[in-house]
Amino acid sequence: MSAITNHMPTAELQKLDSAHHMHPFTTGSELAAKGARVITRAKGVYLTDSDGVEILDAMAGLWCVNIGYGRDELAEVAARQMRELPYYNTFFQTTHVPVIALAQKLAELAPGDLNHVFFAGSGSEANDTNIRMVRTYWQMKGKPEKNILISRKNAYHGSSMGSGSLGGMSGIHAQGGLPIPNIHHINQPDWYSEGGQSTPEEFGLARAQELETAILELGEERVAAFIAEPIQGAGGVIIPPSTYWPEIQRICDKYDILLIADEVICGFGRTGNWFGSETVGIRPDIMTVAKGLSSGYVPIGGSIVSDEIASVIDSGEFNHGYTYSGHPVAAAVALENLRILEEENVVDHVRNVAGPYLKEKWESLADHPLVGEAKIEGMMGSIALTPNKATRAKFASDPGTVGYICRERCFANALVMRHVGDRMIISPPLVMRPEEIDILIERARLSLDECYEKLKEDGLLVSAS
Ligand code: PXG
Repeated sequence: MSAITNHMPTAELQKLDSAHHMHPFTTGSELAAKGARVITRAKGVYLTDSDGVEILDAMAGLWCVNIGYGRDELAEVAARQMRELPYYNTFFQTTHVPVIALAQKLAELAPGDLNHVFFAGSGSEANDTNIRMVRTYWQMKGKPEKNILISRKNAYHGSSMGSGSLGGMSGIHAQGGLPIPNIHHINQPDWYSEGGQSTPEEFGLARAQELETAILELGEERVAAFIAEPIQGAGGVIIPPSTYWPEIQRICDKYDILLIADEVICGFGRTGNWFGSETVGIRPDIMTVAKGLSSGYVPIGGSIVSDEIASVIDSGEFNHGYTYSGHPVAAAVALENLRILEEENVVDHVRNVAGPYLKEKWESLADHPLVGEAKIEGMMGSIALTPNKATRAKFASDPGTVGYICRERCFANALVMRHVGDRMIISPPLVMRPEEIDILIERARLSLDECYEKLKEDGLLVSAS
């Protein structure tokens, strides 16, 4: 058989793809009928597909390509590291230079006393580490019964057995026997969808207090940790009311519950600080990182933990680790990515240039007849689509029907904007320039207009009763 290359006709690539490749979170038979979009190259904030169409990527891949595509420096570092030491492990009392340097750098960048890193290959793996690490921590402190982790409905922490259990997505729990025991979920702080007549501030406080209620019900001596994304990403970019996080921090402190901030999306500049925890003002004991750590160029994740946790865990043997924990090529590439983020002041760019500019433009979409709310923090934003702005009504159609129509219009207009149910979300590369933001907004507005017309035509502009 001839080699499969970028130059093959799209239909042929699609056929081969559906013959042998199983896609994550996809109905394979539907995709086989439609054909996957084949991406062949990317540069800056643009993707190119196999038909030569240039698409503005307002999702930074899957929330990860923080420095944008096509940075040769990362390719060069990877090639150099592969030549010098392509692989060695960090088990059995060995180490290597890239992992030493990356751990040191992360300790420097992470807030407070988060000075120790346990590496993984992904965010899911890192959250699996966290489950075992916090339970082991309490066990080693003589409290083995303190082993329940509290998380939130509609959270996303990965899709492995452990991380999928931590997450609060019913579709994931429905397959494969999840959740594992001793994971408990409370409600999310989604004021727009669930806040009813309360003010956002009242609602944020009430949702945070559900943590205290859960701790009291389960027993303080049973609860090991609370885990949450500073701002929920995959759940629909849900920015909590300002009252939420201070109350969560108070409760974790009061009951001696470890706080795990899942920074897989929020980390490395996305919210205008190095970490989302700084943006929302919390002091986590553990941070999960992945994605933006390497800007997605290579797979790598990790758990950054406090001096206290490391000192307890390191006092015994932690029977945990992955073949690729601290992989030298991934570590070298991540380090180079962090150098670029730092030397090119990318976090400042988000905070002072791109973030404020995008916020003004994004929030202006709230005047559109389909948009009930347009919210953004740094470079992660969402808009809630609604048939009735005044009442924040949901659509009568199945959740996601309208969002999918809007997403398809975006694709047709050369814009990658995701939908989560009937919310549209963006998470563009952090290096996006104002003129590229203008194009994003122009295409988003055009897609909303076209979606609105289509809903009218199809009789879908109807509120759920
Ligand atoms: N935590 C958070 C907060 C995430 O967003 C993970 C953990 C898991 O990371 P890995 O590297 O194992 O995928 C994630 C991943 C989506 C989508 O549809 C989001 C993620 C992954 C895939 C799809 O928005 N986030």
